[in-house]
Amino acid sequence: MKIIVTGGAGFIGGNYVLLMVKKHPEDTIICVDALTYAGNMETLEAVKDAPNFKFVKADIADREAMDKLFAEEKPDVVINFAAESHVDRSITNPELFLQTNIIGTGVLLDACRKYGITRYHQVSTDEVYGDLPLDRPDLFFTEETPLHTSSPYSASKASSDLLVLAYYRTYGLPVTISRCSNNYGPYHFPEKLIPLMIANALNDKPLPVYGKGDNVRDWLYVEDHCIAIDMIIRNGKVGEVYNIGGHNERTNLEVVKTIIRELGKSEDLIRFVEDRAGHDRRYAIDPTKIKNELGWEPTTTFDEGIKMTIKWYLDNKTWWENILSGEYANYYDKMYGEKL
Ligand code: NAD
Ligand code: TDX
Repeated sequence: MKIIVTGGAGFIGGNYVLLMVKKHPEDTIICVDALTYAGNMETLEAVKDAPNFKFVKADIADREAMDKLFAEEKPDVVINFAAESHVDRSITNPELFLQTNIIGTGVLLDACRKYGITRYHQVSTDEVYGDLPLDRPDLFFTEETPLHTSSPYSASKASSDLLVLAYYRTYGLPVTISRCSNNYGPYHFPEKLIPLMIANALNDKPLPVYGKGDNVRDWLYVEDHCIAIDMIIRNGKVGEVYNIGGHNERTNLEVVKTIIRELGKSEDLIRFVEDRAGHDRRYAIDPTKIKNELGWEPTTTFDEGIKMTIKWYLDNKTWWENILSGEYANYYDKMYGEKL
């Protein structure tokens, strides 16, 4: 199969490319990425010369560029990871999220219709379901949970999901959608909770915890997410949504304290700062459908995964130190400067 992977120079798309170029040498992966602040060619270093890999720098919202690409490559499968993905940035600058996440998805869907594909897969998120109360641990998101978004980011992701489902119903485009919980692992951009805490703790810098740190996230090791997507594009049923998650719920404060403990640092580094606007309280996925229909189960526990992740950040300092010393330093000052 010829597979277009958009957003393959980012965190999850990058992990997907690195895994699948090796796992499926019979397939060709064409990575399409605009290389925004979140895209990084260093992530793809290990596969850049592989015979079954190709990189194309392009914006998924650029209709002409996508038309040309699809006309030349005639892909069988498209997996859309490309997105603006950080909730805090969506609060400061919503427009970019509408452009990439909604318009970009629409442009890809039109190209798929025009040139014909066997599968379009949309990488979505559990955030489209909104949040769950902290005092109801019995509640989980299923595929039937109504969409009820909180941030411009999650609203843009829910909009793109609706477009994907509309192209299935109206045009019969063979689509699937996955909605995954919070990922963590190698190559995670240091603006997100886990890598930010690891990098700051290693540099003995304050650890900014929003509100009381009692918000709950359901963490999944990134490779487990990638394996689930691989199963869905091969065996998932067209027109269906699959939730992905491994029942690994932790409060943010628990996660931060685990990182501090693993690195042998002091909890005095923790700073409780002003809360995120509209902050979702709890995410928790019910993964029964993907387990029963496709036999997917996570293979990495949080305790193993967080150790592997911390080790990766210790072993790959240049990857994230290059980011910290670039444009990201301005973002960090603007975002946290007055709070800390
Ligand atoms: P990321 O921000 O690390 O990477 C996004 C990638 O998309 C980058 O390489 C960036 O350059 C590229 N990109 C951005 N705009 C583009 C455009 N207009 N055209 C082409 N490329 C563009 O994001 P991530 O954390 O790897 O998330 C990947 C996908 O998974 C997103 O769709 C996100 O909504 C979804 N998701 C993420 C998580 C998570 O915990 N990180 C959980 C569930 C779902
Ligand atoms: O400095 C911080 N302090 C803090 O307390 C940051 C950056 C985050 N937080 C909190 C906010 C959240 O409750 O930690 C939690 C996790 O925050 P993020 O890493 O920003 O992730 P989240 O907002 O949960 O969204 C993530 O999971 C779903 C991804 O970024 C999304 O792309 C994905 O869809």
